[in-house]
Amino acid sequence: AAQPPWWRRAVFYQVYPRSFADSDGDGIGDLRGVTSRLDHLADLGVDCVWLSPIFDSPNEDMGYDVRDYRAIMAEMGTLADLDALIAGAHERGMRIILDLVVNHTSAEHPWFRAAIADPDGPYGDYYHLRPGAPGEDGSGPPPNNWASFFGGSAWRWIPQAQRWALHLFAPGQMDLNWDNPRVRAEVAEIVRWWRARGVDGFRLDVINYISKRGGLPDGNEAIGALMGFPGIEHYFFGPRLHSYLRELRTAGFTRSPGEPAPPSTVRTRRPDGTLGDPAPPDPVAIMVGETPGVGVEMSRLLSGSRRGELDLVFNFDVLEGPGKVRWDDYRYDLSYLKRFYLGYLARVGPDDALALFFDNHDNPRMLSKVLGARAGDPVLRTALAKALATIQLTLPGTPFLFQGQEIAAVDQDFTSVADLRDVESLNRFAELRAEGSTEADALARILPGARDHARVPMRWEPGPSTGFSTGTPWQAGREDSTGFTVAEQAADPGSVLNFHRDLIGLRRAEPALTDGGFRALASRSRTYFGWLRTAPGSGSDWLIEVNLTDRTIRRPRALPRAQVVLGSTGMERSATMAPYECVISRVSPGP
Ligand code: TEU
Repeated sequence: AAQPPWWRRAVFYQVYPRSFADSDGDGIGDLRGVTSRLDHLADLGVDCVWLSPIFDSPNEDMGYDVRDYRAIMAEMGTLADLDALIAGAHERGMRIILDLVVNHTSAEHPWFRAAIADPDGPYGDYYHLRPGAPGEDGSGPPPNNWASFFGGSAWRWIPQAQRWALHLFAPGQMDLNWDNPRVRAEVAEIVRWWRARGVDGFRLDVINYISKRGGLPDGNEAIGALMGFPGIEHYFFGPRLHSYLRELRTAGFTRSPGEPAPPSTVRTRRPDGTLGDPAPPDPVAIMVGETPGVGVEMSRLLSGSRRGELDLVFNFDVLEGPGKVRWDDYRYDLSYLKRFYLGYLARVGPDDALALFFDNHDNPRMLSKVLGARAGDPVLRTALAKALATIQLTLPGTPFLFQGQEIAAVDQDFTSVADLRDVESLNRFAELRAEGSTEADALARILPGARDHARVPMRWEPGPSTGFSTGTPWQAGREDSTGFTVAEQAADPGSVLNFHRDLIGLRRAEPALTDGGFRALASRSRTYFGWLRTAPGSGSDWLIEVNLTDRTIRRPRALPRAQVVLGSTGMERSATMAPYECVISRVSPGP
């Protein structure tokens, strides 16, 4: 049978380079810093590293506003540094994918500067520019009622051009007009350029937003009120999204026959973790779509293996409890997570692929969502971190770990808006203050959802600089409890880090945990989450069990006999499970 694509069995790890490791002491993480930590990632068992943005950018949105798609952001280093990072990763059996932000460019990108210098010229149609109304400065009301995700209208009046310009995000993030075939060709060329340097694929930023409804009509007010962003129904799954993705996959991501081989390709990793010879270049570089707002059926249309569009998508529905949004201060109920995944797995088929993730650079830490202030309790924090890893690494799907999850990173105790750096947080704070909130009240209302929690520096070792930088970090990260740095966790056999490493190693060695079938046990239990992963051929079946609660629970009866191989609290299975206990067991053969 044809081999499944490499990423079906892969463990991905998202690096937020600005906060991962700083090699030159300017307090900002950089590419040489990532290269210096590749052994940490290889030892963990990572198969592919996703780098959040590293291209030249004014950093209005931390690199998600690109000024030059073929240059490295000065704070991050040089093209040679990236070449070295790619070679270093490939040598250790890891692929590298970059973050491609092409729904919009920075307002400082040469395309946008050319567009507003001559809105009727060749670049005017690269963006969504609209005339204003006759009158004093020509602006008048904006062309429609669409709102920006970062506050205010999604339109910015450009006096120099006498035009409105669309920006779904910050006023410096100008939406590209994907209906323009020249824009689509430019993006395909950028992808080919990076693939020629050895990049193994891309995570595509808000890629489901690229096709806007013709005429850019007003959003329905009721939907706008429900979704919080008027106009979203006209672009979150637009009319030509599928054709643009198919075109991009063919024109950008698929190797053409005469294409020269990249400078290095990734070494293979055997089931026992040892390294083999370099693999041939992938026929198609992986396309991971960030697709906020799409549900199960849309995810299947975007990423089904026969669709010829994306390979994987991030579905955000699992990140918040039912009826909740990121800004709500609530405790996440893990029984919802079980219901979500069982529902999802019941509706997807063999052609579908599920990206499994809990944390990323846009969300508070799941540990803190569940535990709240009790995330400071090292016992609960350790147990829950292992339980979440067990779910993420043994359910059917492709896991994406976010930096820090392997050492049970939790939210920060920010005490002032001066601690925050994210444009979304700062704009939201300013809006609340303008509406009359006190500083304390405004801060209290944005902290539950602030993206800053996830962007504090990685903690490599104890001490004020946490081994991230010899300088002053661009974003202060504070944490009271000791024992949760890489150095301390590496030295502790029972640590979250070693649990991740052991589980990823087991996952690599045991085909049932990646290619195997799935069968839920005790599906109706709200406290016990148990399932079987059945071997795809010969070999063992596996029983995975998680206590979803912070209290002792009774195990259901009539479970298969199984021998514990990896457990968060020990190697015995008894009639009860400890708070957040997780156990991975090999099912005993025979009746
Ligand atoms: O995030 C987009 C995103 O998921 C959210 O902004 C979402 O669109 C909104 O909250 C409504 O659900 C991506 C990047 O991950 C983020 O860091 C960038 O700020 C953003 O796009 C703009 O590039």
